[in-house]
Amino acid sequence: MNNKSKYTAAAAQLGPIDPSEPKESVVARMLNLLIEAKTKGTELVVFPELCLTTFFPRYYITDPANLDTYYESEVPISLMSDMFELVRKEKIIISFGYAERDNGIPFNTSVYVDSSGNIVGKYRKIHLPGHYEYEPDRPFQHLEKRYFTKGNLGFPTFDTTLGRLGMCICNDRRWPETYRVLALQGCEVVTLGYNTPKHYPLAPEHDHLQEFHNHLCMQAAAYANGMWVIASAKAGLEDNCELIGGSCIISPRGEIVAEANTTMDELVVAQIDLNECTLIRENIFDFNFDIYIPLYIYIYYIFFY
Ligand code: CDV
Repeated sequence: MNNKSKYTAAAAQLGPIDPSEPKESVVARMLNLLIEAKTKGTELVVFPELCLTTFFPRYYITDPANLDTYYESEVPISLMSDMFELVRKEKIIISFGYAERDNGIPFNTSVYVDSSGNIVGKYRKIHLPGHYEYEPDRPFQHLEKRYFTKGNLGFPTFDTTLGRLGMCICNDRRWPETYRVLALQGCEVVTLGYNTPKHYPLAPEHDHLQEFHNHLCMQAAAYANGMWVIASAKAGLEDNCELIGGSCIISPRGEIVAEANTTMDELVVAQIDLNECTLIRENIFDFNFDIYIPLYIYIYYIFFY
C-alpha cells in the first residue's frame, strides 16, 4: 500500500438532529461538510456515532415499526450516493456511524468507506452504556443496552493509504484498553464519534466536567499509545437534551491541535503527521512486543484466573 505519512484530516461535527428530521436532510448536511472538506484538501473525514438520525436510545420506543426506522440492514449506499461519489472522485476516506441490523442482530456500528467507494472497514461498539428497561425517574433514557448487542468484531485495524486506522465509538473512548489493543496492532490513527449528554443522571456531580473528561481520556490515550485521535461529536440541543461538542484532533503528544468552536455542523481540520507516532513509540513508550505481550498475558492471568 502506498502510504502517505502527512495529510489533512477532519472531524465533521454535526449539530443537533431533531427526531422529525429525515435521513435525506441529515445526509445533505453531511455532504455539505464533505464538500467543505474537499475544498480544504482533506483526505480523511470522520462523522459522529449514529449520525443518520437523532440519538434514539434517548427514547423508550415500544412500537417495533417505529424502532425499525432507525436501523439499516446494510450501509445505505443509495441514500448516501452523492457522498460516496465525492469520496471516489476526490480520493477521500470517510468514517460514519449508524444503527445496523445484521440478520436481525442490532449493532451500534461504524464503517470506513475509501476512494474505491467500498466499505473497507467495520467496527461494532463494545462498551454499550445505559440500561435495558424504561427508568421513569430519568429526564431522558439511555437505552443502548436494550437496542444494541455488544460488538462481535473486536477492535480491528485497517491498512489504508493514510496509515493504519482503527475505530472505536463513544463510550469506548473512556476505556484505556480500547486504545492499547489498537496500538498493539500498529494503529496510528483512531477515529471515533460520540453522543455525550451534558447531564449524566447517575452522577450529576460530574456534569460540569463532561467536556473535561471527554478530552482527558482521549488526550491521555493519544500520548500513552503514540497515536492520533480524531473525535467527532453530535452536539447541541437535540430534542431538549444538551449534547456536548468539543470535536477535536489530538496529536500523539497528547495535544489538541484543532477543536470545534460551536455545537453546530462544523468541520475541524488539522494536519496529520504519522511520523509523530514513531517519535513517541520509539522514545517514550516503546511497544517492544517481546517485552510487553508476556506481561499482558501475566496480568490477564492474575485478574481472570
Ligand atoms: N453514546 C455514549 O456512549 N454516551 C456515553 C454517555 C452515556 C456517558 C459516553 O460515554 O459519552
